[in-house]
This record gives sequence, C-alpha cells and structure tokens, in this order.
Amino acid sequence: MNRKAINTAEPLKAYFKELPTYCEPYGNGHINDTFLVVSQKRYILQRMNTSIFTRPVELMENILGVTEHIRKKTAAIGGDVARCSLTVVPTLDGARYFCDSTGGYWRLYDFVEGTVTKESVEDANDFYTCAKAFGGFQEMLADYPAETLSEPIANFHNTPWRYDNLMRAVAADKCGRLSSVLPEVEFAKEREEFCKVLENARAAGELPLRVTHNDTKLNNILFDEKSAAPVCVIDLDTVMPGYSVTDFGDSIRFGANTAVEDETDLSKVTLDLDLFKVYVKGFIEGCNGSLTEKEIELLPEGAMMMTLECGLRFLTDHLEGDTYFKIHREGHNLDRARNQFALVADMERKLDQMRAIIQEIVG
Ligand code: ADP
Ligand code: GN1
Ligand code: MG
Repeated sequence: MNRKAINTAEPLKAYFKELPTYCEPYGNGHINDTFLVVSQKRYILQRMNTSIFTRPVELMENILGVTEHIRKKTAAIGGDVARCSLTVVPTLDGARYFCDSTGGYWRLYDFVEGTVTKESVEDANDFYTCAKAFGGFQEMLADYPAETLSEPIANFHNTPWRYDNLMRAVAADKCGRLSSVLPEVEFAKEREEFCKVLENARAAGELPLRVTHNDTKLNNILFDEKSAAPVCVIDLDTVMPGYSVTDFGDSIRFGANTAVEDETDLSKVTLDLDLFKVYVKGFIEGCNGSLTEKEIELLPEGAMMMTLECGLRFLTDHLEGDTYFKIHREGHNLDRARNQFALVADMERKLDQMRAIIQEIVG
C-alpha cells in the first residue's frame, strides 16, 4: 500500500483545531501506516491495520491500560514519565481513537523526543540492550492483571492450535502444494507433543499468565539518541495475556539465528549461543527478579516453541496460498518454514548447552 495515497485529512481534522502543515509517512513498520505530524510539537499518527487487528477498540483499551500502568510506576520511582511509554492523544472530542468515513481506525501518539530506532542487531550489545528493555517491560507489568486484557488476535501464540491449523491446511490442500512439502509436514508431526509443553505447564499451574508484548524485535524499542539507553517499548498492538518465555523466545528466534529468516542455504541457519547467552543475561536482569524458577527453566523451550510455531505458521500459509504473510517470491513462505525448522533442529541439538548457559547465569 502506498502510504502517500492514504487520506489523512479526516483524522487530522479530528485531532487538530489548526491543521498541521506537515504530515508525512514515517518509519519502517510493516503492520500499521505511520505518519509524522508536526504542529506546535511532533506527533505520530497511525492508521491501524484492521485486517490483522480486527478489534481495534479492544486493542486501544489494552494500550491505554498498559501505558497508564507504566507511567504510574515510572512516576513512583522518579523516572522519565514523559518518555517511558506511549502517550495516546485524544481527539478534539475527547475520544482515544478516530474512525474515518471509510471505516479506517486511527490513533495519535506524542512523538517520544530525543530517541532513535535501530532496524537490526549490529552487535552483541544491541541484543543485550534489547533484552534488558523487553525484560524491563515484563517487570513493569508483572503486577498488571493480565487476564483483564483482550486478545487482539485470537490464539496468537497458542501453539497446539497453530499445529491443528496446519493439519487443517494439510487436509484441505487448497492449492495442491501438499505433495511437495511432505518432509516438512512430517517434521511438524514429530513435534506434536512438544507443541503442548507450555500449555501443559500452564494447565499444571506452573506458568503464570503475564502481560506479553509479542513482537519483541529491536525496532520496537526507542533508544535515547545520546546515551543509547532504551527509553520506551513501542508497538503495543499485540500486547495481550501470554507467557514471558514466548516474548523471550521470539527475540531469540529472530535475533540469534545466524542467518536471516528466509535464508535458503540451510547450512547457514544455526543458533548463535553467544547471542543466546547475552539475551538470557539481559532479559533476566531486565525482569529484575519477577520471573519464577519455572519460567527461567523453560526459557529454552520458549525459544524452540516460538521458532517451531513460526515455522508452522509459514507452512500453513504456504499451503493456504500465501494469504497472511507478505511474500516477495514464489515459495517464500516455504523457504521461511524450512529455515525455521532448521533452526528448531539446531536448537534441539543445543538444548543441553542452552540449559547450561542458563544455569551459569542464574547460579
Ligand atoms: P508497526 O506496527 O507498523 O511496526 P510501529 O508502531 O512499530 O509500527 O511504528 C513504526 C515506527 O515509527 C517505529 O519503528 C518508530 O521508528 C516510529 N515510532 C512509532 N511510535 C513512535 C513514537 N511515539 N515516537 C517516536 N517514534 C515512533
Ligand atoms: C509478523 O510484521 P512483523 O514482521 O512484525 C508476525 C509475527 C511473526 C513475524 C515473522 C501480527 O511480524 O508474529 O513472528 O511476522 N506478526 C503478526 O517474521 O502476525
Ligand atoms: Mg514496529
């Protein structure tokens, strides 16, 4: 979608008495349409992606609850209240979001000044800072009643459901692609029991329900432009009840793979144990004692689960005709699924080493 073609006149009128002179596409996000608006000060205007987030009103309730909580706790410890979280700016009528005449949902945030985003992990220190920021997010929200949050995407990290969904796609074989992916389907089937590990731990009362971010990538953190310290965790659309180990795991899946997510030379796809170690250290420090022993024990399973689940999702989308993830070449989702499964296999080989690293860090 060409963001320039999006009509911002209606939302601007809803938010500003005097129309701002500057409103241009901003940032590199893949989900929402983001604009920088300049009037007396700077703002971020976003049109929410309602084809992915079909319940924008509940989603905004989640964001308001969580950001308010972070601000209160930051105030209590004398922190930087203006920059610690996103601030939702109301419309001129006092509403927290705006629905335009075409059914598009919009929101306005204060621009968090003096910050920058980084698009990719350049060195171990970037990954450590990222881990501390997402661990800190967990800690800030450790006393938030997670069960009061709604699920903007149902079953998002319900891995057994994702597995069943793959099996439904296999049975339907809508695009006639099944015969070319039989080894991948077999790989998934061999791990059906593993898919249940976190849900079983939850059912046994061993895994607490937490407020989770669910998109724990580096470019969802704003860093102070001078000190490079993490200032604020953004992109809160996928905040919902979940497990701390999946927020941890998604970062590992994405940031500790020695290859990019769609690399087709699978010999390059491995788990970087040095980066794993750095992230464990930063995450545990960031969580600042809020993780239970069981959560710490299940961190490697969280990493394997997120990687396996992502592979299941890519494979499902391939079988269903690439309707969810954007593809840039034929078979792109299958390449991604193979890549994720290769990473799962390497994680399985390195499971004992992952456990030893955790032991070494927690003592
Ligand atoms: P997406 O869901 O599409 O990834 P994000 O909410 O992450 O959208 O926003 C896209 C980019 O816009 C971010 O990576 C960041 O650079 C910038 N951004 C978003 N919100 C703010 C804000 N309040 N202050 C400063 N920059 C922001
Ligand atoms: C999607 O759009 P992006 O890259 O932030 C997906 C994640 C997947 C990721 C895999 C809402 O995130 O869950 O892990 O692709 N986000 C959604 O690249 O489905
Ligand atoms: Mg983002």
